[in-house]
Amino acid sequence: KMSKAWWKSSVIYQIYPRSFADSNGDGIGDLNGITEHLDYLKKLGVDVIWLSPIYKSPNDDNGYDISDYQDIMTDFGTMEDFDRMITEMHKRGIKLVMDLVVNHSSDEHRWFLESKKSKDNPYRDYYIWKDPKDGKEPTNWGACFGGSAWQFDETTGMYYLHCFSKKQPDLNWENPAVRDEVFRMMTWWCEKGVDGFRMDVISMISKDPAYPDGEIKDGLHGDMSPYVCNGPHVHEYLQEMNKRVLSRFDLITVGETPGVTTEEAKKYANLDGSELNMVFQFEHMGTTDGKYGKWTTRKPEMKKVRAVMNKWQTELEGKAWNSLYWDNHDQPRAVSRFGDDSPMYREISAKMIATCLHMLKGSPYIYQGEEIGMTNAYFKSISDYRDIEAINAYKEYTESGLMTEEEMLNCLKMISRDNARTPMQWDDSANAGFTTGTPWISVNKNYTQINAKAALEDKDSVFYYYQKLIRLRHQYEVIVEGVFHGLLEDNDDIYAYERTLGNEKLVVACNFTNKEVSCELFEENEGEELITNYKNHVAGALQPYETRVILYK
Ligand code: TEU
Ligand code: CA
Repeated sequence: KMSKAWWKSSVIYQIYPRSFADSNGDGIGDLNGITEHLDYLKKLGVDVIWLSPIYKSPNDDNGYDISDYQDIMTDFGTMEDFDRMITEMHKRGIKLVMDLVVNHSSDEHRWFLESKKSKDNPYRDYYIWKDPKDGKEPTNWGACFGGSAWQFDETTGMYYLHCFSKKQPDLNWENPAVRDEVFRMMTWWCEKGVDGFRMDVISMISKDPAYPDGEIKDGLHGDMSPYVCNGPHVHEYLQEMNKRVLSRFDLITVGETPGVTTEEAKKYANLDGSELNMVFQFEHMGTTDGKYGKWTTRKPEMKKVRAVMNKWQTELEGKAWNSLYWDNHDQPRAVSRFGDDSPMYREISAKMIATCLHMLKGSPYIYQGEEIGMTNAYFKSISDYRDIEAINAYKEYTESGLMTEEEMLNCLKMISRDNARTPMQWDDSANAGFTTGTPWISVNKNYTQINAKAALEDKDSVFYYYQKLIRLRHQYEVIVEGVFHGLLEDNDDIYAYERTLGNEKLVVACNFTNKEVSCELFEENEGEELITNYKNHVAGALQPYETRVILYK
């Protein structure tokens, strides 16, 4: 049953199937495309693959709107393709994590089609229905993808809650029948050999029963997050999930928990295994300090990112487990956001930010393409965008006059989720080898220089650097278990820290700037240099974007 916590030393690779590899020329990635590229991931050395949702979906939010939890999305293939894919993954010793999206379903799910039929339908309370208040929406909450979080339904004259798009009605977790359905479905996937779950917005499944209005912080609607994140019963529901499903299988579990604090994380990701293994926090993404929510062109400041990361490292020590990430399918590309994607510094800074993340305590996540230093797409026109979040926000902010089209386009270039969703760049052939057809979203123009084939042929590529980082985590216990301690915590340029385990001490230094900075951190001629992105280190200094990891015993 529970072998030694294999998940603690695992490196997880996230695939966004729609954009990974198209095997049948329809311009859309699919499961057979993934199966055809498993040897590439085996070479990289990852232990686990997390797939963004692959279930039946109308794709209003690219699969995060599920219409059948136990069947495969038509665009992605068949259940036979799934069975072949998981068999091939397990043959290579790679585990599979599925994306569990149960805060909401699609409005095309049979449960919702029943629920909306009448007030006394047996499925009515699978969702959250409210009467109008003073003739309008029950609260002033804004949905994450624009407009009100409430949609009026003529048939029964009531509103239903949708924290995301209108086609993503929130499930009512207070209803034990909903919990039974979810736990039964999860068990079904575990019995098919799935090795874990990434749980979409799982901090949102218990709402504040008072449904109060929120503060207007984005210039348009009330902020619902205090009333839908970390709600009154969320830990109760997760402990029930753990008892009825998770504890019965040898799984890795990660909760995506918007609004999570370190205090809450100590419950969600506690070390006694009564809830989940770890959670994704969002503080280091700095997506809440824009004038209009996330819509800003500002890059996060290293000092702020370091303060957040170091807080999470120290406050969870001995109490809970961290996840570690710079990007995913909802975030811009790591090297564009936290590094420097100019031709001169793209590779060296990609290696530096990777070192900074992978030497921390917790489970590191690699998002598809991050391992070859893929960059933001910087689309010039709104017609290039496909993401419902981008399209709706562009419309809402320009039509309300709060932002001009140019201002909104500049924000989208920096922070839109589509930056991470352009096709994986396999080689320098047409469409980067992603498809022989027309890709559902444009390929990044720089694919002729940035692609997996070129990376595999260059021993100094970002790919082989990630391969080395993964090997180090598998080889050195101090990287998995060492206690974190921040260094130089008021330095403007260098992010440095140490990890100690017994008599071993790992010292990590990362120059986040494009200038040479002095650094007296290392006893230069002692210790074992585990990894560096520079061949010729200058004692007492760090070159632009230089990083070094020295092990002292
Ligand atoms: O994301 C939840 C979430 O918090 C996002 O809305 C995130 O805050 C936002 O995208 C940042 O701009 C999850 C999935 O990862 C996302 O792809 C889905 O769109 C969303 O839930 C709804 O399922
Ligand atoms: Ca396809």
